[in-house]
Amino acid sequence: MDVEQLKLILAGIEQEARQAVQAAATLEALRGVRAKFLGKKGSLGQLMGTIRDYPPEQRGLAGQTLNAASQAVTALFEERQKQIESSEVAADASGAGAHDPSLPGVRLPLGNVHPVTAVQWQIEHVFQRLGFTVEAGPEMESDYYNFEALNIPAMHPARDMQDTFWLTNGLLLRTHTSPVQVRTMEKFGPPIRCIVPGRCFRYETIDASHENTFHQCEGLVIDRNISIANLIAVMRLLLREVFQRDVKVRLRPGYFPFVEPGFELDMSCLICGGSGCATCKRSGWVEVLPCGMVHPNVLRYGEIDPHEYTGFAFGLGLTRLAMMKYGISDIRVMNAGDVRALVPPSRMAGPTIVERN
Ligand code: FA5
Repeated sequence: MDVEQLKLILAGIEQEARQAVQAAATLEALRGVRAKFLGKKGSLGQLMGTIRDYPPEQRGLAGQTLNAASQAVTALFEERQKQIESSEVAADASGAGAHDPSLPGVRLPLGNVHPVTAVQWQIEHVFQRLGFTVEAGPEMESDYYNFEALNIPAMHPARDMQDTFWLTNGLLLRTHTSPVQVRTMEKFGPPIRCIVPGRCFRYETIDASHENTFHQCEGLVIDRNISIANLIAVMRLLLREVFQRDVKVRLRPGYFPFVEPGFELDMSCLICGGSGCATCKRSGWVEVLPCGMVHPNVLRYGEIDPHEYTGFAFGLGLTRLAMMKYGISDIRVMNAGDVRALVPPSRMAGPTIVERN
């Protein structure tokens, strides 16, 4: 073959290479095409091997012609490589690109949290900072812990204050978190500083502020020289931390057989701003925080000497508190399973965003 024939062949190869290069969509495909044309066994590579067969006077020209064709084809590859690389970078940046397993993993955002859980975590955080432990007790409870050890013997009229689901096995669904008071006294003895968040059940007629399944958070402090001043200080701190501002509250006498004296701490309804609505039963106030000084009889049930120790307890209405915090006017939303009621992490207060197993 003379140099003129070589030129014709090279023009054909270049044309073929141009089409193949354009058709290559990925760097890997482009590498394959490159080997087909420029590799040792590729079409241009093989022609390079024929230079020595040309007569000496044509060899130089043949070499220059082949080199020029090889450079032109190489330029085609380089240009296409740049195009593919920049489109892959753009695709990566938009998240739609090919997966690169060598990149660090992407941290997925936390899922949304139930309003009661969000407030519960926040309260746990506040109390753990104050040195309280977080305790738990059974939801299926005995008459003894739910009533008797709380100074509510059989036939006591105070049993009617909490309509009870009795079970056929003689146990009951706990009507409040207070049974964990005596359980904790038995378990640890004094001094005690604990909270008990948990689910409670009452055989109630359901309305905007009453559910048959709801959450409370018990609090119990027992030590020497505990007074009502300690109780009020802790209640104040709790509400300020949950709402991140002072909220309007009122303290009034309240009767619970397991505390003496007992109080009802109500907060101004944040749904209507205190003017009256279905959530607060038109009163402008929501009962959230009954509390009081632990009755000496309850301390005795817990095998604690009431002459040496005193204590306070509270039974925070966790579900109602969550309603106030997140502006939920109807308690039925809480158990309805509607994902729109869940709290995105961005709406939770700072320290409550903790990952749980
Ligand atoms: C009790 O359950 C007492 N164990 C609280 C207590 C503990 C008092 C320690 C003194 C010392 P009460 O029945 O009021 O109290 O319920 C406490 C709170 O739970 C109420 O203020 C209310 O916020 C909430 N609660 C009660 N019943 C329901 C219900 N059916 N639905 C939603 N929340 C309720």
